[in-house]
Amino acid sequence: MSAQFAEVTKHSNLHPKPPGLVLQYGTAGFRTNAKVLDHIMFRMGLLATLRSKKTKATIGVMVTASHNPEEDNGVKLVDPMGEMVTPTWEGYATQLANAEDDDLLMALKDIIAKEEINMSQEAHVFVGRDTRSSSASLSQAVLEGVSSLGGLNKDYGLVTTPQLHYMVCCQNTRGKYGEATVEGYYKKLCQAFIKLIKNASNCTDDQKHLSLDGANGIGALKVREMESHLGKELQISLYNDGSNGKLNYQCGADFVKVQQKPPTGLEIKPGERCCSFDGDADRIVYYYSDSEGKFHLLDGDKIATLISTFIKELLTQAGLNVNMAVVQTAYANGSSTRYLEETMKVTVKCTKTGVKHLHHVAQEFDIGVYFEANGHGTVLLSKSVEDKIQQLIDSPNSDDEKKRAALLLQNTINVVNQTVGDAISDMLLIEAILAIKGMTVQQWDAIYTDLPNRQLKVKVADRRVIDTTDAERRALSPAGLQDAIDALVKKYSLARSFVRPSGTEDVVRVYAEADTQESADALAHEVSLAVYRLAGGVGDEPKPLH
Ligand code: 16G
Ligand code: MG
Repeated sequence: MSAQFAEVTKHSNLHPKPPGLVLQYGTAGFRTNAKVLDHIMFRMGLLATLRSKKTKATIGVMVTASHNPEEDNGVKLVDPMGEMVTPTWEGYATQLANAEDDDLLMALKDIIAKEEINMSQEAHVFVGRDTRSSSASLSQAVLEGVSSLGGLNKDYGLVTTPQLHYMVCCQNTRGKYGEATVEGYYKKLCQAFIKLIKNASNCTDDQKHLSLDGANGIGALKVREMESHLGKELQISLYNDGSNGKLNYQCGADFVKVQQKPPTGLEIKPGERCCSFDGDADRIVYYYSDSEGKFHLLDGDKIATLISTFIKELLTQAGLNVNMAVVQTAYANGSSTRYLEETMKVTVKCTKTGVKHLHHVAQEFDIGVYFEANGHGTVLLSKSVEDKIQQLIDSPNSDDEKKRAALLLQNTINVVNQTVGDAISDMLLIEAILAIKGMTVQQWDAIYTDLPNRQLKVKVADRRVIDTTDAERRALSPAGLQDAIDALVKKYSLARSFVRPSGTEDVVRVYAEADTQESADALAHEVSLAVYRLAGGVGDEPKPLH
């Protein structure tokens, strides 16, 4: 044991912590400028090794900063079933990250004692990284952390975040979920996609065409790798493939969603279906421009609606009565919630922002479709639903319609990456649904009309002064802020607004929606002013948008 710790100290000296630097394991792990992350990476290698010993399973470590600018980086841990690491261990991550060099061993031993970790247990860690220039050396630091504690590594190199989650789940289910290789991932998803698409009659080449903005990131590389598995069933024109543009710069899912405009670098032809991935390919949004050149965005809410409608119809056809819900956050457009509840009659749940919260709630249902408006989401299906579907397929008593629906459901399950939201998997599912339903992007968009909305951010001295409740839809503090928001919302029709401290950036986020864009913009601005005045705004006062 002491020999092991001697190794840790020796290697830790090569990854010194800048004294005094304090970082938090946030909504999606550590994320900041890549220059100050080397020690964090080494230490997350140590922590993943401990987590692996504790769970007696393979743990994942992904080096990425998703949609952040190229100069940032980040890291997050993946638990055995491919889910986000459990909250207690997020706390350990923060402790370990912030221990000064001389206190590192103590912090490590503290976790070992608290969790009663058997240090002679084997450890296995899967490591992946995105295409950032800093990712190669930072992932080396993770690998060093793992091996200095005697853990065994598998370095997957360049993979999307959801691919790494998938590998971890495959490994720990001993192949039941699939083969733990990138090739195995393409095969499973593409075979299911091709089976689904066979149910689309008369699909023209035009309908098979999709323009994709790869955000100049890992998603673009991986789509290129996958293309040969798709045959001619999906024809992708890939833009922002990383060959010359800058990662996430004026492109990618986050840019398109927040700016509500097309990415640069993608040629958008009227009526044509387009989509954008984010920098680590765990988000996707769709869009098109109409004949008048007006831009239309189909975000996570539209995607959740399309997918849940499709699944609900199949369940009805298959005669399966299961408990299904759509899980959203406060950012879900009010029109989508209303449509899902009132027209589709499905249960809608609202959770705090952040994938782990949605994932957790979705798991409580037989089928949980979860999506953040920003385009991160997936479908979770319980084992019992999978079994019922298999029984229908196997039963000699099922009629043709039931069998067809059951087969479609089964292939839907196989195209989905249930471990986490996955832009590649979501894209394949959406493309299959549109083809099967013979639906154009315009028809999909017309299912309901989004309420105009606006997101803004406000700089404050300390964003922790804002405390929220009711899935972040109401502010408990500072005093008077919620009353001010309530009074402002009353001035507009169909209006809603909320504020929350960001979990990834040092700002307060403001969301507003209303019947017109002018009203949504005005409301967002007025609420920003209230935040600035009541929550300790810094810098210039927020200015009106118009
Ligand atoms: C992270 C979250 C995402 C969330 C976003 C909110 C994961 C994997 N990602 O990107 O789900 O929507 O943070 O950011 O959990 P914010 O707190 O800065 O608004
Ligand atoms: Mg991402």
